[in-house]
Amino acid sequence: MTTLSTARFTLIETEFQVALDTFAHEVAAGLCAAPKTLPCRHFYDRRGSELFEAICQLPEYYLTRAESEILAVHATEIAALFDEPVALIELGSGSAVKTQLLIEALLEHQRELLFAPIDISQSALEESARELLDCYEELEVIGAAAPYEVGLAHLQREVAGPQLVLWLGSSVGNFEPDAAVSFLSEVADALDGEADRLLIGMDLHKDRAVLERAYDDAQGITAAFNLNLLGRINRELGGRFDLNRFAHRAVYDEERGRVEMHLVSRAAQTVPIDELDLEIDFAEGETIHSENSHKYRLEDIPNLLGEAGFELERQFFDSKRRFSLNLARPLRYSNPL
Ligand code: AVJ
Repeated sequence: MTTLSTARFTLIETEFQVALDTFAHEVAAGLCAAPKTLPCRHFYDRRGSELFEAICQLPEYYLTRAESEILAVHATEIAALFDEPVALIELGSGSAVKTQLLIEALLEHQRELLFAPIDISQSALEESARELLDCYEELEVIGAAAPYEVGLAHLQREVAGPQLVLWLGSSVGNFEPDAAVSFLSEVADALDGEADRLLIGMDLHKDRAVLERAYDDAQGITAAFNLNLLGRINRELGGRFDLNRFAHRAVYDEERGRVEMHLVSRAAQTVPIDELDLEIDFAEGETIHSENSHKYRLEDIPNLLGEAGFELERQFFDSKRRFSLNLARPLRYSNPL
């Protein structure tokens, strides 16, 4: 582990390095599987991250606006729930605008703040840290460029005292329910103080048309975001995907409570991926499943958190009740009998 440090910024580089061939391995495995899949975390190369920022501004993509509204209205109230100063640990970077609302409220309440973001992208971490440090003199940043689990373990050693773990954007929705429970259980295990809390954004089940439009916008930005996965394979792995021969599809599976995104082959075709030494056959209409975004019913939320070892303590909604922000405490000391 190395640390790069300037006055108020420390970057923890963990032993974790995105193995150069992780992407290659996962692409090969996913495209050789039946049905074909690609893991959604590979959306976020430079181009994909830009497209995601654009998605957050779309009129159809209500999630970001709803969550920002909740924080704008309730951040002060949330900060005031803590009697002692807390350190703010953030999973994934989300839009800095949303985090900033909470950072400001905490600084107001406790004067100083340690902000500890965990993000897989070192450049994203450094950029947002620099901007925040320019804005707030009483802020200290310790960042970890790592996957969530690895970063949490490292930060645990750096952060003393009460912690607030922030996981915005309904990113938990990318996990299958079982995987969400097991990851959140790890978070619960990492939170061992009485005052420690989790603040997690979770998108709510709603009308199919609203959900499907949020993931298939009129300007085609989400389509470009989805198709960029194939573009990335072309750029990084010598793929020969013709992006015009694939279509974007977003469907709400009501039973499973999730929006699925797929890339649909418009024709029967064979696509070489030179650096993987592979040729992938597609039937007309065959799809690559590229993302799940789970939507939660109100009663699901305490259940899911409960299975992970958390008790739902407070819930905040936007004015149209499209999105929820949930404050939960680890149930460490629950006493059977
Ligand atoms: C960043 C995972 C929360 O699932 O809504 C946006 C990603 N995909 N449009 C989501 C996404 C298509 C987003 N998350």
